[in-house]
Amino acid sequence: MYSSDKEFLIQFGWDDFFESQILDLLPNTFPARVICEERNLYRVQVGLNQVFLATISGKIQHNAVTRVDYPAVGDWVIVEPSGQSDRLVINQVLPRKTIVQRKQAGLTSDMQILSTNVDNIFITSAVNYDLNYRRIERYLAIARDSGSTPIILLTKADTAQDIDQVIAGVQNEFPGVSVHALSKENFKNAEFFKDYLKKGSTSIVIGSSGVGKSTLVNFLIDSDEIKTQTARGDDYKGRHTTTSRNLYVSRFGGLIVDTPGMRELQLSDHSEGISSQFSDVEEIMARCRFSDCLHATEPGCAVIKGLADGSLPAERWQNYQKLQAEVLNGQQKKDKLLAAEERKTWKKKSVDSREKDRTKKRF
Ligand SMILES: Nc1nc2c(ncn2[C@@H]2O[C@H](COP(=O)(O)OP(=O)(O)OP(=O)(O)O)[C@@H](O)[C@H]2O)c(=O)[nH]1
Ligand SMILES: [Mg+2]
Ligand SMILES: [Zn+2]
Repeated sequence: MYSSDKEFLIQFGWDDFFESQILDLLPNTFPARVICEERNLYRVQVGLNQVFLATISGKIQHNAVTRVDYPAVGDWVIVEPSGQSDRLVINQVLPRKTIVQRKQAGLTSDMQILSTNVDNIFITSAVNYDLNYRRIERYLAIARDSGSTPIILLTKADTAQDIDQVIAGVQNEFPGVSVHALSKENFKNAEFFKDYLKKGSTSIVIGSSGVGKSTLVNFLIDSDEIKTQTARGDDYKGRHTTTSRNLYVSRFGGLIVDTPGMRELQLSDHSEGISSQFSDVEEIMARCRFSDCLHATEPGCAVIKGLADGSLPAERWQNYQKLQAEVLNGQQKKDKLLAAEERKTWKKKSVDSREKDRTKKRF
């Protein structure tokens, strides 16, 4: 019934590495590749045009200790029909060739898997305000840890005054890493993709929200099925446009994973602060007439003026606010945790001192 047809296996990157893991494949079980992951529910591809929803077996659930033990997008898994519904059950996650992962947001030290069995990582950065060498460095660290090849993609090349100069600057900063620039009007000219997106290979696109990852992936899969941000970004409500990781077949044959934009704080440690990255915005804010200006309706507000005359681009201001909100949010979480810790410590201390009092009295 379910085909594990050769064509599918080749297209989706099945090879000797995985083949050698399944010498004892039970009847009625077959390999599948995880193409999307939503809370405990997976979408798995089992044939060229066969996609099923799948849940994990009780055994995986039971044995899982950390996030890494659960299936992730890019994984090859062994599935079987569940009997009750048309959902499949994932019995086993095959060993991974590579794992692209990063620290979770917040205080947990658990790692979040972005994708597995990935050959190439496209680190995307728009050439406008998003361009930040230190952030690219952090993405490169993720790539280095994963064992996949990083490629720097400079998006929105049309917004740069002198794109060649931008490329040269990035190339100079990161020698040894391939750097390419592109813009959505000229995606067709970006011939280098065919060298990376070879049949049977898997690539992932990572980067901040709004740099044009999904716009690019839509081109790469010759479709417009992925929702992208509206031009003015005015539907921004603290949410990123792409919210889940998805694996697609590209027009060049290779597979490509689109991801939600990464939040700054998931990349950097919190102490770093945002001032260093937004000194221009903070300089403008410093010129507001009132020091407690909310930059809403206040007279003499330099932000409102800057937004009106374009000296403060709206996108830049939005990014600043986004990050500010994240920092606040992170800080509040941290404070709560610290307060809880503190209560525990005090409880313990008071128990200890009562204990001491008792001991004292005894002597
Ligand atoms: N000027 C210009 N705008 C672009 C280019 N590529 C994408 N955009 C625009 O940038 C905006 C964001 O694009 P998306 O593709 O949704 O960005 P994303 O990186 O997928 O964002 P998230 O899903 O939130 O992570 C959209 O309005 C695109 O039209 C480009 O080459 N030049
Ligand atoms: Mg997107
Ligand atoms: Zn103001």
